[in-house]
Amino acid sequence: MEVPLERSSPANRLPWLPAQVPGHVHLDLTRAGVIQAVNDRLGERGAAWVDATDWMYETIFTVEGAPPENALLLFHGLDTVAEVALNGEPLGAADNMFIPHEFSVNGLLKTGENTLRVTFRSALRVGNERHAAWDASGNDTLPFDWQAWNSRSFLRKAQYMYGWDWGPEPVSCGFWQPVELVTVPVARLLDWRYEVIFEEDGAATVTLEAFAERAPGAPDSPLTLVVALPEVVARGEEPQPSGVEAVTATFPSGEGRVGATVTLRVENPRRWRPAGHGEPDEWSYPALYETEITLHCQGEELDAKAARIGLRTVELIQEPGVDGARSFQFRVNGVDTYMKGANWIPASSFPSTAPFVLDNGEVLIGDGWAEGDRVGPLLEAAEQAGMNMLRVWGGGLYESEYFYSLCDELGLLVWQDFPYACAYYPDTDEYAEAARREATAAVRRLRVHPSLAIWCGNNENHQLYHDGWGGNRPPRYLGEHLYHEVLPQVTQREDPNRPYWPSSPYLGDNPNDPTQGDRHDWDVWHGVGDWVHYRGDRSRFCSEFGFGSSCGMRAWNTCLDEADKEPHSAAVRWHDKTRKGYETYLGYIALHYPEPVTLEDLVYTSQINQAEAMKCAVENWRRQKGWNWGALIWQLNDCWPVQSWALIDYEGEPKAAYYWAKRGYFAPELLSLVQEGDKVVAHLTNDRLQPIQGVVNLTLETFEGERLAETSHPASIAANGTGVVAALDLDAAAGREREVIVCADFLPDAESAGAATSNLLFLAEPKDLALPDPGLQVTVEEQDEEAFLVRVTAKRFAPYVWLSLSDTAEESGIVEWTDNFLHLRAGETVELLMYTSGLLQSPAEARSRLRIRTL
Ligand code: BMA
Repeated sequence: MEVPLERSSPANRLPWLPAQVPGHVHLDLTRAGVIQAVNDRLGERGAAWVDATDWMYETIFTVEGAPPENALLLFHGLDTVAEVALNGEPLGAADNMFIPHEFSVNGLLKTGENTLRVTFRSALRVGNERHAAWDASGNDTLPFDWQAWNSRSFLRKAQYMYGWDWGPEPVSCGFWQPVELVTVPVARLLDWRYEVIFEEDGAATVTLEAFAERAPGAPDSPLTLVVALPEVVARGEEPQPSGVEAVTATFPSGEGRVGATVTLRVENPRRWRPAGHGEPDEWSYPALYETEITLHCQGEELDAKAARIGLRTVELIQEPGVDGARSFQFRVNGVDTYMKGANWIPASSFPSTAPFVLDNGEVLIGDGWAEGDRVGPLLEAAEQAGMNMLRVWGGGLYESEYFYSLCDELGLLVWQDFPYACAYYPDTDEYAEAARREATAAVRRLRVHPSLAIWCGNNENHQLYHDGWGGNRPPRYLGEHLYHEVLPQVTQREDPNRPYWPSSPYLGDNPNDPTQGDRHDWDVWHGVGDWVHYRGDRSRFCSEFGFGSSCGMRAWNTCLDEADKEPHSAAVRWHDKTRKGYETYLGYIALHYPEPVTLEDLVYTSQINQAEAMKCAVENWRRQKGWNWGALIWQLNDCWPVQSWALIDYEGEPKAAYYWAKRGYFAPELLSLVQEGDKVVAHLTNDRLQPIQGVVNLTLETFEGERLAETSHPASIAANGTGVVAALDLDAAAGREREVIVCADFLPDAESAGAATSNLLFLAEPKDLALPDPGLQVTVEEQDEEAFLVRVTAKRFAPYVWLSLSDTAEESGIVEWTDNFLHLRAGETVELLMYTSGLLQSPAEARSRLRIRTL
């Protein structure tokens, strides 16, 4: 099969090159030295021709002996517009990245060598051709090439690959997931689902329905389903026998998809629950039941699936209030649960680097090339930071089994957008059918995960139409039919017990209405600007809000040359896609902090500014708990080294805002301070399911630690509640705002639930503070084989203490801190662990390499 290529394309001068599967063409070309890595400096610019090119992949595989009967080539993920040929014969085509494609190879497979060729057409070009055809057909249309209506709307391909305001635009192509030769001589299992009912007698009834398919032309032999839940497990615990009897059911006869249902009774069920909702005497991670689903025919096992199910309920509650207001809250196992979390974007610009779980349970990491597992550590970090929900954002993917299984294990609820974002979409019958097929496949795959909390139709498409972004508005809301009919019909049929939400944000005439539904607060950053404007936001559930900052030095070291390392260099600016205007971005920093001169200044001040922003926003909403029920930060992670809203950069290095979440604004008990005129008011928010009581101390103190005013109040907050607990007059601060801080401490009583927590308030902008030399003292000791204990004492107040190691590009990737970017009060000592993976030999060496920065 010959494929015409653009005559002028550099590809025409290339010989066949080695390729990796799974992989993407850009990664292959980088390995072959044809293009500079996209992530490297301005490498993205030189790679644009790759997207305009068609690419062929070819391999030869050997079949020993006679070719098997009923054989299929199963492509788990082709990105995106592909034609498949075996031994020169076309097998078929694919044009949806999000679903597997399989082709029968009966009669085509040969004994000995077989040649498989896959030709990827330029997705950019194919999308443009479809776009042009739409316009030519006289359909409702919009200005050509407008960012919300271009090639990407016409292809079912991850939308962020066309470039986003935090990502590069290698549209790329490739096998983003593995390909297998599968044989089905008799029958196979397809997918399954289950429903849990908690009975009045305390037991749980699990009704599990599995679907199977007989091989075409195979005899209509009797098929049996066996389901067992042998053990109950949790991360880090010894598995325990579940005591549940295995059960059997018979599939009906006939061709095509057939279902069989079993009912299992679980005595004394251990519930699955979100992170942070354990009882004190429980396992630290949620309970899952090992589930074995097997398909049998006349005593022979034909197919098996292993999974872990969770016993829980999740409801989306919308209680009506006054003036049309309506709550938006998740009720998990009957408990209203405050959602603390972040938005998830794909962990790489090249999604072939995502882990893939093989049928035998083995996890395939990335494309086997320098990527490693980015997903696992990010999810663990999310849970460690006190999060209980991630929103898998609509410009990305339906993520891997690995991703959702880890969320199940960690107790991270998942808000899953269908992959449509910030655009209009053609909703012809053909497109709608493709959307229906795609959604059906995705829902059947993901519905078994207890972490999956809600399906959502798209990201911001409703808002885009309502607000007429870019001054452009089509005659109607193009795509509406998908989110209001096609997708909810699929979820209703395939997954009826899980809530469906048409868009994010959604509800009301204005989808961003703060009194109902979810809301995205982009007034801050994109609109009015500075983060102080979070104060007073009255969202019911804020599913997006964020503040940009630089990635860490480790990420910069991977993509910059030495000469690039200053805030205004071309490469540093290229790795900022926020479309904000670089001066505005730096201007946001200059409102509160000294202007950055070096690249390290930019890292430091932009990150502490972001940390303050996220603290301000989350504290505001958690004080309104009961009205507001969720705060999901934009965004958890990055897909390349970049300045963005992420809490953790592409190298996995946490930013200041991450440490602050973990220790402060996402902790179960939050003591937050608000200045109201000449006093400061303290609020205590309790996300635990037990009441907390103790004492709250407020002090007004100088940087030397002299107390100008103080007060102490008993404080008690109901389980899952919030309230005002104390106030302090600021009279003594009059005229001395640049020299003082307000400190707050909650100390729980010995018999109370909850942990001690503190907070701190400036009465002037940090850049204006009259800060004395803090007199920091630092000691380093060996903690154990892996970590050093770093002890820092401040003689006088030391704000934003940042610890790092003097580094080189090679070494800097392997240092982790238990905490960082801390305020130390006069006389305070903090102890931190520094994990250096054997990089440093002795405490003396560690001390000599340690660098400390404070404002
Ligand atoms: C919203 C998100 C993303 C975007 C972010 C920052 O629009 O849904 O599309 O990256 O804001 O601008």
